[in-house]
Amino acid sequence: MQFIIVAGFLGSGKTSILRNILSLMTEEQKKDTVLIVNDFGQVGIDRELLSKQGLDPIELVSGCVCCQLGVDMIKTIEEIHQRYSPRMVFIEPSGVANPGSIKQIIKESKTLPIERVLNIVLVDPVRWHAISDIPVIEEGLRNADLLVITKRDLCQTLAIDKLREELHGINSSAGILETNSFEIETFHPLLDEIFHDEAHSEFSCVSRTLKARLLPDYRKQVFGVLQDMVKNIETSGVSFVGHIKTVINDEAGCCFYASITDPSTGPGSHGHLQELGAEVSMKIQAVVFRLNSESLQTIVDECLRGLDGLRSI
Ligand SMILES: Nc1nc2c(ncn2[C@@H]2O[C@H](COP(=O)(O)OP(=O)(O)O)[C@@H](O)[C@H]2O)c(=O)[nH]1
Ligand SMILES: [Mg+2]
Repeated sequence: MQFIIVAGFLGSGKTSILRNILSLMTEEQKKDTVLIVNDFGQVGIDRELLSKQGLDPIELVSGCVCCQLGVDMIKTIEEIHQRYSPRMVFIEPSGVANPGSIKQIIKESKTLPIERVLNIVLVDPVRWHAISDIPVIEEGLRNADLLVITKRDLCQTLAIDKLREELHGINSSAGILETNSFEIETFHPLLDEIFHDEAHSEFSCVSRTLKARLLPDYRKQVFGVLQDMVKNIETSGVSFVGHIKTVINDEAGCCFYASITDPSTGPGSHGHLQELGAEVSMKIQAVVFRLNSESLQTIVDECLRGLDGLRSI
């Protein structure tokens, strides 16, 4: 059995993350998964949200799983094991629980066949400075196996980089990921961590950041690259279902965004660049259904080679 604890302060985005993870899991995976929710006092709210993703969570109410509910939690998990023997158990502890203690309680069980306990702790960047000195928060961060900065859409890159540094100072061994509930692709790295070597959702995701020198007809150039990617995906025998998008920023602060979801309608774009012919920074991300990651990487890199003066950074 694998245990994935999704912890974090009240309102840090635990239920949102679980909903997104569930939405990316296959039906087969969901059949082998149990979800335990322990939300202090909020009877039924998270449960209702999560059950919309096709998995009815088991609720532990009135208390905190790492304190008075510890025994109940283990009893519940042991019962779950006997009845369903699931491969995965996701746990959303109350936002005041210490995830380190939960991991400890599970590991101490003599009867559960434990393969792994992954302790994921979420960090809400918006409220970081208001809560960072609460002792239980710091302890939770120190005990985490993986840290996830949530609500990425609400913060500037500079603030996130600073937060990453602070988090690294508190726990240098945990990896740090970023998610934004409104962009499902941001959950792929997290899914990779959770399911690592297993075949997980059938999506592959490739991201690249590059410097490129774009010609004045950059729009045509970028559209060409996006169309080539789709063409190559389809010639590899997979019909293109997914989203390839790119954003290009020039030194003048202008931004050009282009993306393709449907080969028959072709790419779309908005914005424009001012410094024609100058070096620009370009991010590209391709998320494709039913194409393995290696093939997608090869296709993305080959097509990007067609851009003038391109180099990776
Ligand atoms: N802007 C933004 N809001 C988010 C994001 N993730 C969660 N939220 C909001 O944050 C609030 C708390 O989220 P929830 O998942 O219930 O947190 P929990 O208490 O840790 O389970 C809700 O209003 C969510 O809609 C995100 O990526 N971006
Ligand atoms: Mg919740």
